[in-house]
Amino acid sequence: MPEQLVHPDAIRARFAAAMSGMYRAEVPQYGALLELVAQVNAATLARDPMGADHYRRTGEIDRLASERHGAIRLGTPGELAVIARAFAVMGMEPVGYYDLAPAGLPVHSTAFRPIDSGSLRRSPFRVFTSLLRPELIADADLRAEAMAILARRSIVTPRALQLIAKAEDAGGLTAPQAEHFVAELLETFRWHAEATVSAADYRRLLAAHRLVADIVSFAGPHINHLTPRTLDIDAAHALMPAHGMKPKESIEGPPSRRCPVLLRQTSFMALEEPVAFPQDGALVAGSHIARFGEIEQRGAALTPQGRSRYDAWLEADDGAAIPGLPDDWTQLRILGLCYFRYRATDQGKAVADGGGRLPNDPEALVATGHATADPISYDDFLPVSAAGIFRSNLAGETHAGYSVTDGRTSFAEALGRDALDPFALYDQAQAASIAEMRIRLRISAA
Ligand code: OOG
Ligand code: NI
Repeated sequence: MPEQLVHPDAIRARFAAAMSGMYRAEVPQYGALLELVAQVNAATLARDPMGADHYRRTGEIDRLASERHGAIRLGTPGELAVIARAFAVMGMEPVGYYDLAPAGLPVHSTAFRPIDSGSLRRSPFRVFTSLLRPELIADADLRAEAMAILARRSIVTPRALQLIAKAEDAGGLTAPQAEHFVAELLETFRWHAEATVSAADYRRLLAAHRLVADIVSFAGPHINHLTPRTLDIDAAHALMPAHGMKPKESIEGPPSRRCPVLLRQTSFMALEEPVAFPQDGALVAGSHIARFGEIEQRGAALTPQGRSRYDAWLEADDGAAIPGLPDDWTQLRILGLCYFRYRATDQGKAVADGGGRLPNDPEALVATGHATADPISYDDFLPVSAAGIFRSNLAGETHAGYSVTDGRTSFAEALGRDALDPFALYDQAQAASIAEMRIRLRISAA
């Protein structure tokens, strides 16, 4: 990369900080949430020095303070395409496909995020991005109107579009361009206190689905939450009321474990905020419920075998423990249920540098202290949990599941590519760490 261009990781870090600042200014409760999480994290690290050691060794302690994900909801395939280009400037790629229709939500989603471990460490910012499925608006007239309204808006500023094109041509942005880009792209995700539809149309859209109203009634896809990462979600959830937040009923995801896996999430309920609706050249006061705050605790990424045990537990929905998923890192590793990052230890390096021969098998190297293995953090989302987070923030509205055909193909068409497979990314990260460890230990691959 030519020297004058800024690394995408640096642009993403700046953008994440700018988004956090904007959301904090717009939603003061989000600031309170950040303070709560910072307190809980400090207390957890002080109480559990082993845990602190783990986060230090994996480098995750560096990303903790900046750890955020956010979420947006888009209206059209064209909007998804332009957002994908904007996120690509910041090194974020679409990972995973989440179909939320079976849970009664008229959207499907992906997560834009950095994919290599160095980039994740420098700035783990990700955006859960949903796209409206208009075919799920039952009323054909309303559906046509909604699509016409969406067709008229353009969610990225002309200047941001120019800078995206520039980045694509030149392979990146210079520092002043990057600064400009961050400021311009921020506009896309800002809250609009004025709707673009009349109060009557808003009510019709609301009747179709609260998400439809949220997506269609405004000039752009306001960020609807940002999520800091906590090290103890049970403590943070319990402390929410004392910090002035009304938590959702329960924590989504796997149970609390000594060896945390996947992702546990909770949120405070969405706020009712004043919104003005245009009416005969004037404005009519009203309100809209969309924005909330979420916290997450991330654990280890599961392999497909591990994940199927979690999914079976979810399905059965009984019992505190997940059958077949031992609460022990060594067992999880030996059984191939979690992904791990391997590293040569000083002991291993000394043997290798002294001309000693070491076994090829990673497990044998760990057992003899020549290598360590740390679980790889799960950086993606969970469809059932995501549906729970959505639902808790729809002002109590519930819908039966939509029965529709798989939207994966139409989603990929809008994106212009397939979303990446999360399992493949974790598998590559594990394999790369093993290869690097073998080189360091002078083991020629068998
Ligand atoms: C997205 C809800 C899902 C998560 O963390 O699983 C989500 C939304 O409300 O737009 O953010
Ligand atoms: Ni979220």
